[in-house]
Amino acid sequence: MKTTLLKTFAFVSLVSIGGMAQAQHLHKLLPAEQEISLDYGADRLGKRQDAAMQKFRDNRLGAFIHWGLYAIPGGEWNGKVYPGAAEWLKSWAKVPSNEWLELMKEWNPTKFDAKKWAKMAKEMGVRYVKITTKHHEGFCLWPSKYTEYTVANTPYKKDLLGEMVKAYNDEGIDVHFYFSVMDWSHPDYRYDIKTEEDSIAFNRFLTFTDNQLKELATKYPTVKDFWFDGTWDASIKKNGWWTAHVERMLKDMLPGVTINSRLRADDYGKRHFDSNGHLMGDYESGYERRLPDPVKDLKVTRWDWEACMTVPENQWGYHKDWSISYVKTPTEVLERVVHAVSMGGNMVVNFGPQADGDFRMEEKELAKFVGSWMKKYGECIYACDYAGWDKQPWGYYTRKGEAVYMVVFNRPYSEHLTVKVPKGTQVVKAALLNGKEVEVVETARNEYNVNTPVQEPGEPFVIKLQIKEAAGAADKYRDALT
Ligand code: JFZ
Repeated sequence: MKTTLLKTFAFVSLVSIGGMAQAQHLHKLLPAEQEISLDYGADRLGKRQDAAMQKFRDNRLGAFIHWGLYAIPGGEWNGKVYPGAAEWLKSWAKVPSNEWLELMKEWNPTKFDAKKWAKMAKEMGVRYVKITTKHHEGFCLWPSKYTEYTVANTPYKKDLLGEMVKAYNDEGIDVHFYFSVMDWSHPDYRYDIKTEEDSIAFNRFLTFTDNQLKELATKYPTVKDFWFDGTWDASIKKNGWWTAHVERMLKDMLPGVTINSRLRADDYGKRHFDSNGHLMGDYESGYERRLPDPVKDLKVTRWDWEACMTVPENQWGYHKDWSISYVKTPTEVLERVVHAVSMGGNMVVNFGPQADGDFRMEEKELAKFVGSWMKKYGECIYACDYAGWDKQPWGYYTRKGEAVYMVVFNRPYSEHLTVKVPKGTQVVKAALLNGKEVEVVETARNEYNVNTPVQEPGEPFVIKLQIKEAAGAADKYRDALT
């Protein structure tokens, strides 16, 4: 589909938070007349504005579940503990696929209770859960009829994914599917296409993948999102048509479904952003280590994005030894959630359940901590967006209409929180979320001191500002959101 571009946006360069294993890189938008014609480029310019996308955005806080055979060895193979990501152990320890898949004989999560999992998510305050239906290893949490490597052929037998979808949905939590295209268990997978034989095999693989995706969409029609991964290989970059086809196929089957940008490659193998600089898919799917810089990278508010994060440095699946890397404190996790929302994005916090179906103590405590904070302060997270105000050292702003939330992580000794407002904006009132007012003093033009509450809350806290804007300022804010 040929994409066109408003001339006013020409020559603007954007900074993305995405791209595999790269630091932030530039996405130059070409002037409209210099755009090249693409068959498999962006389907749309700007954010999706329909109700399903709005719901995706308003959810803001999600949980990731990485669960597969890798939870059994938990990072250890033949007596050696590998410090790399546990879900990549097969690769670190160079275990052949047939040997790795033997782990299926041990897959029997006797402590698994979908209702308990859903309750834990509900109590944490997450509005959606992203579940690994199939990770790189190829083992499926649902009884796929297109491969023998599924939960149906383990001692557990039952449809784990089905149980989870039902339990989360019963708690009012949206379910998103993580799906790795790269599949180490499949003989037809190719990293690159070099020969006619490769091409034939890989086409068979793409048909197999289509079948699995259609199966997921048909069996679990309440799924709200597909989050693709394992799409970085040359074989997929050379088949950009297929990535566009998959997005269309799922959207035809499941009206409103959202798809991450990591699926897509264009006619020239350009990923995430097409050769004209336009985002493909519905939202950019990045990584917490590349959260946008709150001061410099405000351009990210021009598209939807979602970041995900691990609690240790880089462990998604269950790893038995969390002492080998730094583990973020619950407050640090919370700060990243707030940071993401303050920049107009979503944040997904990862969990790597044990092979027995229970969660490690640290994850249970984290979920509780986040949940009790969200219960008190969630108003500054759900359905909130980038506020468009200059970042201050005490923390982050989020915004919902005429309410601007100050989320205070660094309480200053002066007890004064500086607030600098855009021209034409006035702070009318400041109050805690329990309604108790706090003092605001105008200290200069477009500048205020907001007093911190007398009572020490002993945790990051929120002050809600009621504001009044001149027409021009309000328009500028709305422009930033489209
Ligand atoms: C991928 C997987 O390889 C990993 O096991 C995990 O499932 C994670 C959520 O996704 O790893 C990535 C993919 C992309 C980036 C980082 C890790 N990235 O864009 O920086």
